[in-house]
Amino acid sequence: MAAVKKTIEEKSIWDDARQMLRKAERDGVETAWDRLEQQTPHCTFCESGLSCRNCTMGPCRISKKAPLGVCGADGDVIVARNFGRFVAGGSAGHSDHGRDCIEALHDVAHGLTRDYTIKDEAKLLRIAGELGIATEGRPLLEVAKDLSAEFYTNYSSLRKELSFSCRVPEKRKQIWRDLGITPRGVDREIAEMMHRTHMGCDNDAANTMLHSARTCLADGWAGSMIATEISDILFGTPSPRKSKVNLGVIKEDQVNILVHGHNPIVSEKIVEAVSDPELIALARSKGAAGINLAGLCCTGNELMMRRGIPMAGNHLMTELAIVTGAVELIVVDYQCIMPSLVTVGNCYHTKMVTTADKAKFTGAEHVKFETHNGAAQARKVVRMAIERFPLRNKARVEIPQGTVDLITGFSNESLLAAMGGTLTPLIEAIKGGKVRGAVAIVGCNNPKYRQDHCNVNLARELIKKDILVLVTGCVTSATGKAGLLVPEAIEMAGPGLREICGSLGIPPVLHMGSCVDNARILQLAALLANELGVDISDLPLAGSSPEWYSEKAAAIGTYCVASGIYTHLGHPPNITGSELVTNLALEGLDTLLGACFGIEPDPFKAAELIDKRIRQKRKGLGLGE
Ligand code: XCC
Ligand code: SF4
Repeated sequence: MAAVKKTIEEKSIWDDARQMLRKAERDGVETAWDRLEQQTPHCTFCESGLSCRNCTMGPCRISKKAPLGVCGADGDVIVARNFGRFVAGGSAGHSDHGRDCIEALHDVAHGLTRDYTIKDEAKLLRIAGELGIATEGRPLLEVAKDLSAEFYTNYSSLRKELSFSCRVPEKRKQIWRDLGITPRGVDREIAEMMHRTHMGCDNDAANTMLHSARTCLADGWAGSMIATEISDILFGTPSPRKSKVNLGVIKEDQVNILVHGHNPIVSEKIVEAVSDPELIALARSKGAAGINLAGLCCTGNELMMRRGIPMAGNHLMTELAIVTGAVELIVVDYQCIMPSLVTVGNCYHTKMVTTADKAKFTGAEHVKFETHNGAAQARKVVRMAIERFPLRNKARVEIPQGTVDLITGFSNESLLAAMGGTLTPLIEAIKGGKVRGAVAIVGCNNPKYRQDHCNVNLARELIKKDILVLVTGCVTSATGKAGLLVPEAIEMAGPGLREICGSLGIPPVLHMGSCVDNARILQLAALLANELGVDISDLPLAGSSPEWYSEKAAAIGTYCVASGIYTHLGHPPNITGSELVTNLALEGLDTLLGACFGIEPDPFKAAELIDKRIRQKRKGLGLGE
């Protein structure tokens, strides 16, 4: 995938992206694609995982000529250590987001904030009950206190297993026990990974890889799962609703605010502030017709799932959204926010506002959000956006026209409701072969690919094969723009899937949320396995991240595999320098965990690869084609 100079058509499959890439060229704005060109060719040592900077006897680079680092570490050890730290970074990202959610729940429970409340009381009680917290006759906030305390212990060293291990099928837990990878506490596994990869600790590549699995399991079954469940409790459990996607959601005559990042704790308050009549009046007094809010990346997913707020686009659309020249302000929390957004914003009148002390950007204005001041800070940010409106240079505004409709909001709760409260219709459809299996397509954009080519084509190919597709993260915008997230998309599906989705009135590609919401998919897989009395690895399921880029995506892939779900990636992580580690990822883990990774950049071939796996799994369950 060495990047040579690409044409605009080769950079993205989308008209809105291409139009803005042309405008960026005219406006002299540099984008990720330009910087990729400058960075290419990449360092082959780093690309294959064979460089180590873990101490100052080095840095060391492993080659035929110099096969050992100064300390004596070989290529296998170095690759495994680098991968371990890579996924520890991703797990830390999701899990620290989860921790911020616990803090919000804790503050609500203890009366420390009036800006946040419990929106889904039934879910609070249900989750508390699931975790063995007494609910009968107790005040709601007392239950919330206990639940937040319980969740906090998942980050500590006090536990032998995580709270939500109660959801994991017994067979899976036994596999974890046998391998010694039962996840304990989020912080513990991440810290232990940092410890193990210090010079002179874990010098057995396979052993380090197993701890990578354990670390990521703590992310999936605690950090991410806690983030999702608390977000539902505080902001409501998503249910199906309509929304729209692409840059056409930005409105020429309004104050445009974009929210970007991951945690709904900031963006939910912005949603409230933009409908404040006083602020709308202020916007009108500045000559705007109103205040328009649109989402980017995962915070966009969170708002779309719960409020139907339109989505401007995914990862590679974030710079291009600003290139419209019509964005007054972009407010961010953390993760996946390109630092270049400040620079792009400076080419127009776009102000960037940061909200988290752990994610400041030089050149952006910092408005610190805390649970006790979220509402006031949100109003402040919206007011700042309104003040920018008169500064907009109308001559430089160009917004790609047209939006695409989609349906969002498929939480497990709403999916179950659509099936009349039980999984039976789905299980029967799987048994009968009308739905041959399900695949979660998740993750990112990466400028090394033609944007969304793989994301979209893989989804298209799978539904043709009667495989239900679940999407989260940045694949949402991709499949949404391709018209796959509406019930009418069943026309593109195979006959079985068309029949089942048609009768349920759901699209063949279901939007299940943000990246932490992959925990919903884990839970669904566990529910199916428990219902059938099998392990997750026995099910005709797969995961895929065709255009992934981030440490978080690698962590997701790893916890999927460690949970028993075969996972396709468009390109490998930086592990190819070690045959041992690569073989483990592509084959060895299959023996150990009942699942492994598959690598295939071509979406059509990837669909075949996944299809083959699903066929095997169906056969294993004694199901016909
Ligand atoms: Fe980030 Fe979550 Fe990837 Fe999108 S999909 S680029 S990680 S925003 Ni998670
Ligand atoms: Fe080199 Fe070993 Fe130090 Fe890594 S830990 S930089 S391989 S001496």
